[in-house]
Amino acid sequence: NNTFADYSLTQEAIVKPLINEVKAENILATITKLSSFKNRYYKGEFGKASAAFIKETWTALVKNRTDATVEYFPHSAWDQPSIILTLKGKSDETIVLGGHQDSINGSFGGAAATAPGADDNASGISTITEVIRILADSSYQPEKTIKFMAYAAEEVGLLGSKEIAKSFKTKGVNVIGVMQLDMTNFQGTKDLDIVMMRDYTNEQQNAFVGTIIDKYVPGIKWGYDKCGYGCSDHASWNAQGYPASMPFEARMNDMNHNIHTARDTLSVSGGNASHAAKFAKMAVAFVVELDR
Ligand code: LEU
Repeated sequence: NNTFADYSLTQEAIVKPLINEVKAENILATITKLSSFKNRYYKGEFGKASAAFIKETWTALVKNRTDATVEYFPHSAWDQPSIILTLKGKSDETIVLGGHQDSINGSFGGAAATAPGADDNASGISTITEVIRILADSSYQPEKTIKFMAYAAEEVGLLGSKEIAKSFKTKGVNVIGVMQLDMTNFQGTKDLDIVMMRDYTNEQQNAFVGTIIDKYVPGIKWGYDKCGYGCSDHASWNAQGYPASMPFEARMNDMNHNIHTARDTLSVSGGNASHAAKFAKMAVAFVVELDR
């Protein structure tokens, strides 16, 4: 259990103006670009090119910050690197907001198949990108160290995040909280906006995220469900003993069933990013409230 984090909500004066900066159009624009690659498969030219695009996009967003670095985390067994953006704070206590960048076509597989992955998981990466933009553009100076991650090779067994979480554990990095955003833009459950997965996550931190949604994303209904397996990169952090949460777009049964096909396009989510914008608001508040 996480004995380091303070789960009280104390940063309303900072959080509210930042949340007001969330713009669904920005998330939409990033989803559009990411899903225009033929695929973002962990092997092959498109997965490398899309990784380069994410690194360039994130680098441009923090160009005026002296406290920011954007780096590849290379993986020896495949070409696509993970990407880590660090906002260095005063302490080494670390907060992670991540999602996977790769996409896959489950039937045809491989580096030549069409896999736009607009929801899985261009939506999560684009949500994270909007959080980066807002924090970078603001005068916000983190107390702790905040790391934004775009993991490689999730679709083939959480491979990228496994290597990162293991390396952080080996180095003794004091990660106090992890949020995973994997599929944020398809509202499959009509009466719920955000569904937190109970398995492979930290119960106390999940409850904290719930209080954040109630306070900062008004009108949003949230609930709990289970993946039933380590369904995304939060499981890699959980396996190393770090507290992780996985707020998801819908109940498992109601999720976007076009994922892992050529049909995972933006139009399935209504051609807008209004659902993902709710997750961006929640994630901004999560980062700032954990940071102070
Ligand atoms: N996006 C995940 C994957 O393809 C599945 C989802 C249920 C979290 O691995």
